[in-house]
Amino acid sequence: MARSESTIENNSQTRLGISFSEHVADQQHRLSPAARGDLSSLLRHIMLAAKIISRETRKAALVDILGLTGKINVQGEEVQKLDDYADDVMIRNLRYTGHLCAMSSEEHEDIIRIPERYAVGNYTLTFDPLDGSSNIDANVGVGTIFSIHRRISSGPTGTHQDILQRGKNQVCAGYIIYGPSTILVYTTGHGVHGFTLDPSVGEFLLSHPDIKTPEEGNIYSVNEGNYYNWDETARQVIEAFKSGKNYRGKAYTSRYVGSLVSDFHRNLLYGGIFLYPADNKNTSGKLRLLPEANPLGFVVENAGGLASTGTQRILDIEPKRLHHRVPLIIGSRKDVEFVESIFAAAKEKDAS
Ligand code: P6P
Repeated sequence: MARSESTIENNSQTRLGISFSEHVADQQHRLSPAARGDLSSLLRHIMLAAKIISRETRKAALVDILGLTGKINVQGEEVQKLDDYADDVMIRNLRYTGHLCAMSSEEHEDIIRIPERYAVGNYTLTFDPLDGSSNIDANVGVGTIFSIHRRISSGPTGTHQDILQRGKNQVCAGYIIYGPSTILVYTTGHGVHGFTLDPSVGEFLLSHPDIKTPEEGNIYSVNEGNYYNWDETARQVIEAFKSGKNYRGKAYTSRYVGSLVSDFHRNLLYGGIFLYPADNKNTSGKLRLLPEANPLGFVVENAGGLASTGTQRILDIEPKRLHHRVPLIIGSRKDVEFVESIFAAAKEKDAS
């Protein structure tokens, strides 16, 4: 019996095993039929870079690519050899595509310009090449996080203005997690979709179609070692999840890997909340707005969750500089709303 077009179309978006390339092409055809395919091509180049980083991460212990480079990055953090490697792979695989006007990497102080020998395109790419890299030597899951905006300047090359855009203006965002499996999760604003790398064919195949994060979680993820560096409100928030004195009337389980992509991905699938509040060491928060909070905020909102500083929606924040840091509270919608209600009550009390 001939299947109706709609049946074929529906299957193409949710059919397990469809390749990432086919999924992206199908989304482009269905949602932007007039598009030239630049974004689809850009995503395929990111996918190739992810495969290369995955290969190196998997065998890191067998080759001299573990450990430290001896360098300190712009964040003041020790640079792992795999950090450098992943950063280089992203830049080399994306700069020649003709789709980008500029890039920004967590590992670089300034924006990364497109060399004159390559064409300049209509998008920007911001990325954290290997988040959680301090855990690499212990074989803990790490990840690449990426964020894509449309160019807004009109000169010969991209500018800071093109990079310093609000998260709500992203056209695409996602991450690759290098764990027991290598999984690529992305959204263009039309659902959140996960693909698992099948090393036997070298393809990312659809394994998590249309991810929706549970409205309520049972997990809270925070570095409790910072407890005595938090203000009273942050302590009150964590106490509420530990004690059960929260909107659900039950204590949450604590899960904290210390690798943002791993903690985020687990909470996205299971439900839960990740918190990195500001503290007296990181008075603006530790995590970065552009390569971390914005892309994960775009993903979580498209999966039905929320991303906040506690008092402001992450995606509304006007970036002030490339390495703008923010407090990050991200995950299940009702969990984040509960935390925001505590911050709002504290603000009201201070104002009275
Ligand atoms: P802490 C890793 O260095 C990272 O940037 C994130 O991946 C992770 O969530 C966070 O820092 C962990 O920070 O202070 O708990 O070690």
